[in-house]
Amino acid sequence: MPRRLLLVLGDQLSVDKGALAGADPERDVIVMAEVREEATYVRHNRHKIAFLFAAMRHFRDELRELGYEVIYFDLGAGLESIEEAVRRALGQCGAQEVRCCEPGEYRLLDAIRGWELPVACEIIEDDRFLVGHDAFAAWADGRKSLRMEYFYREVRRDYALLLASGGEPAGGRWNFDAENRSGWRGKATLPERVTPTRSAITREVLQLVEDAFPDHPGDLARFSYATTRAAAREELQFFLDHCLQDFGRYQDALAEESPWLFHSVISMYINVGLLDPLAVCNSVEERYRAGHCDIAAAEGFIRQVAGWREYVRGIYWLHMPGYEQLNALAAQRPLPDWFWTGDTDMRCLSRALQQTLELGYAHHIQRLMVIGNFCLLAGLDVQEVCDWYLAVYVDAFEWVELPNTLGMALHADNGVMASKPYAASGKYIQRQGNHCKDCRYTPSKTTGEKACPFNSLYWRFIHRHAQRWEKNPRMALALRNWRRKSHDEQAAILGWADSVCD
Ligand code: FAD
Ligand code: DLZ
Ligand code: SF4
Repeated sequence: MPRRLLLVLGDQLSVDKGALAGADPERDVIVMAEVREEATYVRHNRHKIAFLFAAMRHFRDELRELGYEVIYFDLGAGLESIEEAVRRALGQCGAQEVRCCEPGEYRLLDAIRGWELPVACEIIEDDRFLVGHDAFAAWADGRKSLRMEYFYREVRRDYALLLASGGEPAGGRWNFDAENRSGWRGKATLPERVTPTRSAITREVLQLVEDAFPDHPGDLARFSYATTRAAAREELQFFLDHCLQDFGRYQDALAEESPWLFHSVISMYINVGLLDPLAVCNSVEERYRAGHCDIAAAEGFIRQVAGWREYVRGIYWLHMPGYEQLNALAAQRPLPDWFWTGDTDMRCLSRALQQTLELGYAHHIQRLMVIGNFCLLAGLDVQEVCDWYLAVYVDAFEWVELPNTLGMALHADNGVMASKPYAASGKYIQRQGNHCKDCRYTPSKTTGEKACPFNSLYWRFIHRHAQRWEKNPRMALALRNWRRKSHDEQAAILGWADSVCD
């Protein structure tokens, strides 16, 4: 049998999937590499780079224990690109073919397709998802609109997730979203999160990243991510034991006191292969069946992983390349510099930005309804915003970041992802949490020094795209409310909105 070189990328750390499916330690050699190009194509948060390098090094050791020969280039080897690493490894091991699993970003897939290696290079489909490319394309085929809810029901059926007898949904409904919208009033006890122990490998990587990427964001003194499979499982266990029961209720909440609330903080582990998405869903369902959490919590969580996560991935590959260029609302205002410091008087925004930059994490409502909402209403440049999101979050890879940002948050894809924009005034943010009480602005005011900037920006957004909303019944109420205002009031709001942005 000819020797094969198996390429494993930093977000492909699954022992028996991807390029490693059916691998044989007798025959195959594995190559992994820390390279500058992947670390700098956007200004990645240092947490993201450190998490990936440390997890890669632990995975290398896991593979060696399984008997594999692993050629591992650390950053000190000075390699620029993945291609250079593959060429160097081929020179060392003399393999007669290369196999890799498709990357999660079109950018890199395109590059790999263009490699001119001395041996053949096979690219196989990523099998770490519940729904493959063909299955998603078949589901999407002929549908006028691709709504997540219908897709999600099929995934539930196909994987027998939360089903009662006869294939009906457990609890009698497919969706318990309506139960999952409580705001945060500081009433529930927040779980005390424990920082995973840092291994010698992780400590070494933290120092390396600190030294090698001085101008990237991220406060590594606060690094608290798991970097091994076992530690990632412990993080999941923590969520099941201490957060799941309250997850649904506070899923959409915003809190001054905590960056995490009752969220699982496991997206990074699922995305790089340290946790398996189906196993995660099954463990949540087990908790529900054992009576440890209610249906709204279990369904709310499984909808995110088996529904949204698979759905956005399907949308990405269905529409790439080309999706990344969309800018349906012609948003072109440059990203403000303070997106890299969090220095703004808008309390909700500064809290979300600061924790994002310092920790590489913000939960969904901060990403969508605080930061994303601001970008949408202010008309910030779509590509700049997407690059920012790709850089700052530990869990960000383009297959998941782009549809969520460009499609869901910025409504730049002509409504492929969402039938109406996720646009909201300060009242929504006030309802969902307790940031407003510590803010210099007031959510009940729309113009004047104390006015919450989200309010005038919201109305300007409705006004600017009024023609578009006329064709969208879901925006009819907002449009009617805007048109009910007097000419003078409209002019004052629009004038104030312009001053807010300048
Ligand atoms: P929880 O709230 O505990 O949710 C559980 C799990 O569900 C997550 O771990 C994740 O695997 C999955 N999930 C939930 N919502 C989504 C979603 N909309 N899309 C995909 N998976 C989802 N998620 C990423 O993994 N990477 C990104 O780069 C990313 N960028 C985003 C950008 C924007 C503008 C928005 C609105 C959302 C983005 N998300 C992204 C989705 C979501 O915000 C994160 O998955 C979630 O905040 C991760 O935190 P958690 O693990 O505590 O999630
Ligand atoms: C994000 C990232 C970073 C920062 N560094 C590396 C690296 O040095 N080596 C590597 O194999 N992968 C890295 N990654 C992850 C890749 O960027 C990722 O595989 C692609 O973006 C596709 O999802
Ligand atoms: Fe955010 Fe406006 Fe509330 Fe301030 S008043 S925290 S800017 S919503």
